[in-house]
Amino acid sequence: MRKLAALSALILFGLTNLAAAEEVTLRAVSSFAEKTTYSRGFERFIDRVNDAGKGVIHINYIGGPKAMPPFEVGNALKNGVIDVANATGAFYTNLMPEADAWKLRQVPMAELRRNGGLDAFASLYGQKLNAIYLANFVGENPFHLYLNKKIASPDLTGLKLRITPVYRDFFQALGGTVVQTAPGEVYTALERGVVDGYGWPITGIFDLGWQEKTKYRVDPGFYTAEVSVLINKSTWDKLTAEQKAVLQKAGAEGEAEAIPEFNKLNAEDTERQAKAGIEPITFDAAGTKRYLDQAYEAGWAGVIRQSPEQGVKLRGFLSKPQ
Ligand code: 173
Repeated sequence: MRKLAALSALILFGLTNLAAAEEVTLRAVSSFAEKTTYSRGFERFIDRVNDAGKGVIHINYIGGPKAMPPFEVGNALKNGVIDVANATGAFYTNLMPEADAWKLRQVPMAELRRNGGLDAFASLYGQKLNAIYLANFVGENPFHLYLNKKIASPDLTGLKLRITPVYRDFFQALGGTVVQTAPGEVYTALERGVVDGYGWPITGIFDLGWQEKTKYRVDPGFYTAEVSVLINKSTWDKLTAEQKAVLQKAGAEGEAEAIPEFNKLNAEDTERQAKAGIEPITFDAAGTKRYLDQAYEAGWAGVIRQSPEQGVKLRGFLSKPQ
């Protein structure tokens, strides 16, 4: 009897140890501040993985820009300093200029997964970032130009604007002077009058208090935001099929729920901006058309200048069917 107990204890110990040895822990960083608009989808993803993956896979969330500057996240992922990143293409164009093309997406993510567009991106992620593209946690979510000086037409001459690569070619094409900063520096830049405005999506300006320093928003919005989960490829290749499945399922769920989520957030934040006294600036019909045409023309020209062959290919996948 005692022998049997000892034996079963041994077996139990062995099994527990085996399970513990099999659980893999991945290190994750977000390029956006913790618990803000563009980190929330990622944080839900981590919770899902940690719930469904008990004993199999665990994500250790190191944090946001306090843990790592957003423009360094791409490098850290590529080099395996981190295993999982929540990042937007604009933050790692130094490694993969084509990632800037995400902003020009006019077809649903589901369509890109069908039409070969995602395969084209995936191959670039593998080559340039040593990464696997998992999922986009932003639905339709336009960018806007926010200003503290009024304009009457789409002419940004004399204005100094905070940008990332998302807005650079467009704002410059309209005559603006641009200065790149991480989101964490926008408030101070506005407060000190270093910039007259900034580019940002329709949602999220309340996260870091920018409504206090913002007078106008130019309508309509342009492009659509993208913030995606990426996994280091060397890490990915070492995972079991079961571990990969946990990540893929949580990724697919997040990508699907981002569509209704952002439709709702877009409407809520538009209303909240009005209540905060942010006044919309609109142009006449010809001005509006010029503004939007210029956005796409300058945007694609920029991508194609950086990567002629891949840029043209991506334009085919990402553009609205004619
Ligand atoms: O403005 C930015 O920092 C930027 O490029 C971005 C991209 C996606 C979501 C939010 C901001």
